[in-house]
Amino acid sequence: MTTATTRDLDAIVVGAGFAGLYMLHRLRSLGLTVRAFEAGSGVGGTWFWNRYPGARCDVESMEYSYQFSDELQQDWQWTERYSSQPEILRYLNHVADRFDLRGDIQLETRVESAVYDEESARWTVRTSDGGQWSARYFIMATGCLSSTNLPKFPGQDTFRGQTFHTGRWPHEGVDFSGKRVAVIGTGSSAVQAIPLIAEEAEHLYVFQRTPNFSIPARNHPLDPAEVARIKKDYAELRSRAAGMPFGFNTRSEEVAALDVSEQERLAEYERRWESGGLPFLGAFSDLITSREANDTAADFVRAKIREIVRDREVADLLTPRTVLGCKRLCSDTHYYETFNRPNVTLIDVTSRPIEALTPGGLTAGGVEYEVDAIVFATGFDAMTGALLAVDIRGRDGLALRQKWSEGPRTYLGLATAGFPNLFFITGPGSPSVLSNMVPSIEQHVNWISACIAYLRSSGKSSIEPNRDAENAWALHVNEIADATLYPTCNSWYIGANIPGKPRVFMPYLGFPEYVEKADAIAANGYEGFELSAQK
Ligand code: NA7
Repeated sequence: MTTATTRDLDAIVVGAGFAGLYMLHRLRSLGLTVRAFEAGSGVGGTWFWNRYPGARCDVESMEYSYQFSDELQQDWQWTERYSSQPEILRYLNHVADRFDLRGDIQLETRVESAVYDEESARWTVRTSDGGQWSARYFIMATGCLSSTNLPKFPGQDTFRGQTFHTGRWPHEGVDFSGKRVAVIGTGSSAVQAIPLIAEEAEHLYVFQRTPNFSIPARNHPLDPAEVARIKKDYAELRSRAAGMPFGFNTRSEEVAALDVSEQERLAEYERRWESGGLPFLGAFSDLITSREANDTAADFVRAKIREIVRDREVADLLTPRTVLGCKRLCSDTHYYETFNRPNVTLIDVTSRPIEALTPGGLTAGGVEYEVDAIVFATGFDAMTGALLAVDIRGRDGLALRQKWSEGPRTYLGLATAGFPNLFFITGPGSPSVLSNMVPSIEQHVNWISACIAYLRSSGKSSIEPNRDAENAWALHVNEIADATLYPTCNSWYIGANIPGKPRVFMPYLGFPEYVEKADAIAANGYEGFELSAQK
């Protein structure tokens, strides 16, 4: 038996996407020895894996980018209102080079376990290449949507064609021309991929379980004059965005939908439908708190679907009956229009459940659909999946999987009691997926960096939340969510897409309020955390 040599570091970061890259940069600037482990063969995280046709961000490029370096944000040229996956991946590779990060990133390596040692107040981390590392700080920068959800159907292995998951798309791309293709799922990824696959494939079958609301993205090349105007005072755009509920410019109105006339409401919805994208949800202040108000927006979009989709029955199937925005609002380019194509068939999985995969395709509602390829656009084990994929053991050997068996518990979404010096970037209980991810990531990374700098300068060896603070935070997150319509549907925000996953509303609603609280907690000497003296 050989014993692996343990190599010492100050910090280990898991992941090299937006979060991991910036965390690595900041910790190195503090003078720490750091190594980032990344499962992919390149940097980029979500933008490395999600290469399906049409993959694109639905927060505007000028806001979905780092702001920590003004030189970077001045130099980088985004070309479109909403960046495509290849452009974002180029940007992240540029960041890795520009800040000389690659030397401290180990690619194609998974972190398998991390065990806290009480005595030394350090983490022992094991990696898939047989490596063993010891570090004081262990930081999960694993992303909220990285652990894929691949439902199991009977006969899965018998299918002779190709299968793909949108979140694990082949790097060389896929040519669907002349092929019969099935897409399972109609979430954001499918909504982006379906129009492009339909253009290429001989025939496309879309298997829909729940119809989704989607607003046209109205993507377009960026106007250089507009870019120059923003860059002249980029800080102004950033600070305006930081004051918005989701941390990006949703142009949120203070006016309630129910306080204006129907005519005014419809005019505002029409304006937002025409300008496109997720800011549709910011049309009125009560859209996510009042069902009656929400119905007015939902009915507007339902009418648009009926207007666009020519076949009554298909339009009806595509029309969501749910609260608009309760499941993540989608943003598209010609999604509903695609169902007017003669080579596209919509199959309602609720009335015709998928029974099995067969050698030649799949059967649903007793009908066999012969296809050459199946695309699983079935989403992710969101927010906790990637965290729990690593066997993390805190004080007294307690497994994180055990601690979170009834649902995740954190303080600020940044840390969890019993696991000292373990930090999550955009963890459950933080704004994360209900905010613009990049500023949220930067805020967390800045907070964690400042915390680590404080621990080092004040001679403390460890920090962890106390249980009271953690319990109070869970109540607080829920209280805010319960005042909205978010918990009223089966979304992945509450873990409803994964069979057996505990139902807990995970994101914190309200980016500005969150930042204020996180800052105040730090300013009050890390209120709610226990800090231990140097070992
Ligand atoms: P989503 O939004 O979770 O969508 C997954 C879709 O797959 C959704 O329509 C699901 O229906 C459907 N699904 C999942 N499992 C099944 C089974 N077993 N049978 C049929 N249909 C199924 O994932 P996306 O990748 O589209 O988007 C995730 C986020 O990534 C997105 O919001 C952006 O932030 C980026 P359901 O609605 O659960 O009935």
